Amino acid sequence: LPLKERLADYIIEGSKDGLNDDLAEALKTYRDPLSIINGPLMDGMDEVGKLFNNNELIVAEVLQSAEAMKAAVAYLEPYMEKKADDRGKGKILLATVKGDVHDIGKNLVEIILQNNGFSIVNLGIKVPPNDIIDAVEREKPDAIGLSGLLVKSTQQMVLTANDLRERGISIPILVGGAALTRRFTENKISKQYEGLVLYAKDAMTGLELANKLAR
Ligand code: B1M
Repeated sequence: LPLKERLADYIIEGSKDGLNDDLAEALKTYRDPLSIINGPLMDGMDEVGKLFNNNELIVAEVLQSAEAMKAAVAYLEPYMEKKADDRGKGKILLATVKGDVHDIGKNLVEIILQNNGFSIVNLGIKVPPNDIIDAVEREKPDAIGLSGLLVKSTQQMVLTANDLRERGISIPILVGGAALTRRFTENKISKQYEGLVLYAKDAMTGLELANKLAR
């Protein structure tokens, strides 16, 4: 198989055998590590999503795929461009919202923001609004990043924004995740919040928006 298809296959099969060798080869031909992630590896993940949707994969198999994706991102991380070695652009809290365990996208956002001068406090997965509020009071971040992939997580973001506002918090919120849209963000989440709510369709957009906020 050509390299591109082999890379997607590691994710689809949930296999790591030979993965590092093929990633090393990909680093020579692709523009940068992120285009390997956004290209063949994400193609593999999309296929996993489709197979899962059609009941052709079970959760345990999708978990293997997620492990392969995480291993690939960990391998590529040291090769990613690092723009600043200080953490001077500001502090951002990151959380996958309550009820949602998906964290690969959030962790990718963490790596990219960290490599570009932001200091990150990653609160993990299934984070209830109260834990976010406590962390805001403790860490005094410049912004909050919420991630969630399930349709119900979009609604959870509305509830989270509402709880934050009730506690008088109004720092910018960055939201992302596959089930979310700009429209939903503007019509539903923003309406529950005093401060800015910005929608990022992918991790690079998240960085662009964070950079704008830091200016
Ligand atoms: Co789940 N899952 N999953 N899953 N899973 C989806 C999301 C699903 C679309 C698959 C499907 O049916 N086609 C579907 C959601 C249906 C829906 O609500 N519409 C689904 C389901 C149903 C479920 C369960 C309910 C299955 C079950 O138990 N029956 C269950 C939910 C558990 C829960 O959360 N309570 C579940 C579980 C799992 C696993 C644990 C097996 C595993 C996750 C492992 C992990 O993350 N540690 C998993 C996986 C891997 C997926 C798919 C296949 C891949 C997700 C992924 O990692 N993509 C997914 C289908 C799909 O997306 N194609 C699916 C790669 C990642 C890099 O992309 O996270 O989208 P993504 O992040 C992107 C952007 O969205 C954006 O930037 C990233 C990169 O550019 N972004 C941000 C994300 N967050 C951001 C935050 C930002 C900015 C940008 O700023 C703060």
